[in-house]
Amino acid sequence: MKTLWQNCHAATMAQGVYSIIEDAAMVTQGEHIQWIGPRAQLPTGDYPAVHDLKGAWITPGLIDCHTHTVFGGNRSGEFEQRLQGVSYADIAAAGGGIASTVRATRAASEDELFASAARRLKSLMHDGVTTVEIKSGYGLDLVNERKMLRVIRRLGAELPVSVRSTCLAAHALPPEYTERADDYIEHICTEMLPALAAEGLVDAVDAFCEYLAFSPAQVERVFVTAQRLGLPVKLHAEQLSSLHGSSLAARYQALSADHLEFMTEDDARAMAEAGTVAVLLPGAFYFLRETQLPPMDALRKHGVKIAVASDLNPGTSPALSLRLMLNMACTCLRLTPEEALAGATIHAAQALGMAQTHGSLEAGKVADFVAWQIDRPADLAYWLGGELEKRVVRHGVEID
Ligand code: DI6
Ligand code: FE
Repeated sequence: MKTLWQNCHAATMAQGVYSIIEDAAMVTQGEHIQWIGPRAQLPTGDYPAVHDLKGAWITPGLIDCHTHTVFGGNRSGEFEQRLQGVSYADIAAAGGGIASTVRATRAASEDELFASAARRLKSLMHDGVTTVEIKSGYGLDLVNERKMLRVIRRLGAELPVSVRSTCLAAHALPPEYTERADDYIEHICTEMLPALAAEGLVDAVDAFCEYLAFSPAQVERVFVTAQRLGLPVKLHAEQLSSLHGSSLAARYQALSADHLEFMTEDDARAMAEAGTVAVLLPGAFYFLRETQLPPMDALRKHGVKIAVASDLNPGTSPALSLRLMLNMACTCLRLTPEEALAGATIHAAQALGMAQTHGSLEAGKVADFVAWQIDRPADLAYWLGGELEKRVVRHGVEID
């Protein structure tokens, strides 16, 4: 049905850039946006349904393009340890960290993982998120990675949110492969990825390129396999040290390279040329009390597209609000509120390979949007959490 949404202003992100229309109107037809523009230019016609948005600002539905929403247990005990001065790397070396979440995730049933992940995902959705990416990476063997990916698919099927699944089997070394990282990578490339891809469980492939995870050479083998399977790649890179994983990602036309605190200007140049999005994760920066800032000036100078995501995970970013991440992106990483909002809409869509259909308010795109009762778009990055009055529309249908 043709529906008119009026008495609103719009932050559209049209053509991939932050742009606004004051006193706007929008027409949706079924799942899509049919027309958007200044109300004075609204095409005359018959609108069977009309919604008065009461002066709200409409934005694209928020997109959280990097999360680890599915996991067993939680690590608040490690949080307490870190507050006593123990480092993330020390905890990992002592068998905690990712390994402890792997144990809890392997022990959990599919239903248990679904129930806890659904609670967290609903929290993101209450903040205006209509699309989310979720990674595996706490199973680290075929059976348990499959279990996570099936939960990710089920979340998308049962909740009113679009879910992209990313296989992060190369997240950490499972205990069965201690001291045999190359063998684990071989197992991922010859057994796990081909099987999981054939089952239709994988939309993209990610890896953790870090001195305490996998080397660039090991990551490259995973990328070659992903390409052979026709799957796009992403990479956790330059979070704790500079291994130039982001340049490697660019060489494989990665959708994104994520974290990036320790990246160099050469990395930024390579990413810009490849169209690889820089996904910044202020929650992890904050929670680890990182002090090294991602090189914003180099990213801007070379025109790298910048996204902002929650990195929702039990170890380094237990973040249940993407809007809070927008604030932290501005306060901690020095983005402008406009950059932050573009980072959670159009650039996040690009980081998921979805920019043709999502991430902006333009004719022809999917009608995923939020009508916020706020005074200015910058308010979205201004308030620290809490709940803002709003209406959320997905695929042209209002959800609560
Ligand atoms: N970087 C991160 O911040 C998360 N994974 C990664 O590769 C941390 C995951 C965890 O500590 O459980
Ligand atoms: Fe992550």
